[in-house]
Amino acid sequence: MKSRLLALVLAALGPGLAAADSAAPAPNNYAHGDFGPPVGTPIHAVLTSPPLVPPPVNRFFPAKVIVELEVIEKEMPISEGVTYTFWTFGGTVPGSFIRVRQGDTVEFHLKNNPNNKMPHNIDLHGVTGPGGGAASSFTAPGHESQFTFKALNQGLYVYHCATAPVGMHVGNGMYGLILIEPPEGLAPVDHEYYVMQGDFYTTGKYREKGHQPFDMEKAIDEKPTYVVFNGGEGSLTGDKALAAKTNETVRIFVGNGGPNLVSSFHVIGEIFDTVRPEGGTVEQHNVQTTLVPAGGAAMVEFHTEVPGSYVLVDHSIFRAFNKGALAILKVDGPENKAIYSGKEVDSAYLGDRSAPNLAAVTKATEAAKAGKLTLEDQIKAGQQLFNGTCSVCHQASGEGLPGVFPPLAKSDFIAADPKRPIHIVLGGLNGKVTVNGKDYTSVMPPMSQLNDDEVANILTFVLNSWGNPGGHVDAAEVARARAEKAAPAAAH
Ligand code: HEC
Ligand SMILES: [Cu+2]
Repeated sequence: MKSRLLALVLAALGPGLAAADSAAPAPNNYAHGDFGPPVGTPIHAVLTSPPLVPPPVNRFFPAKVIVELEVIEKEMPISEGVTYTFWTFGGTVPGSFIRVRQGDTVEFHLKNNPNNKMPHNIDLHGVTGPGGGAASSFTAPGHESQFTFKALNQGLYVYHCATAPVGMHVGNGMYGLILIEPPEGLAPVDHEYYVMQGDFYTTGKYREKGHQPFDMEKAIDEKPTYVVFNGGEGSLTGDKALAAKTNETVRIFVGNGGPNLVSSFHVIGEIFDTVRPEGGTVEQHNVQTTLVPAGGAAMVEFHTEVPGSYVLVDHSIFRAFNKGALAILKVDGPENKAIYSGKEVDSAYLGDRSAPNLAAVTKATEAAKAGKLTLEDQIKAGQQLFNGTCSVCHQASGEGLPGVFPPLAKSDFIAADPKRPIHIVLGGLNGKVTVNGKDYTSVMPPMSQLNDDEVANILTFVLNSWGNPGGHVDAAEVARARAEKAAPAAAH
């Protein structure tokens, strides 16, 4: 296949190629790759949106490659029912993936969409030259800039906006990856994917509904509301999960846009056969977790043996389960019991996080805002929140686990005081409790990460399920209980 392509290309180019061919790449693959002037007619780079990666360049001579990238400021979901105004390269976060060959001459066109409000530019870490192109590419809305660079070094490089305030431009999603292939190309694999982590700072809390503006103070304090792959929670889960079959090789181009956090990139249930840490040339093997610095990248490769859902996380693990840094690679194929016995655990492990489906929660929030919240809205929203928050221990059936987690179903403990659960959810519970005649001496941690609406909806669902007494809890009651808890001195 490759040789046929080469023959075609040779025929098309005629004698011009000979010069380039004699300037073959130096054998040491870390040397600068100036393989002479570009050969042949200029090529328009194929750009892709994440998680897709452009095809290998499959070319054996340096070319002039034209890249056209447009900056688009747009509102997109960052989580179910939560929107954010992202600033993007190419309309997506991360920005379009760019793929060229070492030694190529890249003619870069940066366009700033006329509907945008801000000036922008681009600093490509794969550029040798001041600012990585930033000064030459400063572009006002409705304008276009052009600059040219030679891709001297191979590797996987981050690009980002470098317009002041730089942190804000990066924090709004202005980053992506450019792969500068070695002259001989990368080893072929079955799948290549593009996954890039970023941290986001919103004025509202994690999963607080509605449009959320950027919070400069949280960004300076490095306290992200969201840490996500590919620009939003759930962008690579459920129907949008990455896919492979058993017995295939997968290469992921992993980037980290930051602006602040370093990623401990890990795939639960896989071992990276090969990693090129920091996107460089040295290969590392048999790696569990690889560090991806802010403004850095890595190439990871592994072979799939056993079907199931593999979970990509930042192993700074609260970010995965409480800030969104979670993606899924779904591997289909026959079981391989000799390597792994089976039994899928991802539902218990991930709860609602593997496929956030919080539409009812969004509906309830909107209804509450409009003053039209019904009991039914609350129950539906509460059920979705219960799954993945409370169900981990009390089970989706509300039956609990004998001796460990007490039942919420037909609980005489709840029936005795239907408002008591508000305090239990906010403050946790420990010491001996007797539920339906059985003693439990365990610990329930406070669920204080839930907001007032969420607690009210969950408890309304609990009260109206499994033979419990009914009734409802509203957000104001929860707010009062929270305030009492925060100022205990005020209570008597
Ligand atoms: C990490 C496990 C865990 C999670 C998550 C959890 N609970 Fe509990 N829950 C417990 C344990 C353990 C007890 C008993 C504590 C003890 O023994 O003192 C308990 C007790 C209770 C009780 C009182 C006893 C009963 O069965 O009526 C209620 C009500 C309750 N939990 C509601 C909830 C709700 C609602 C949620 C979700 C917002 C939740 N719990 C999440 C472990 C958990
Ligand atoms: Cu910008």
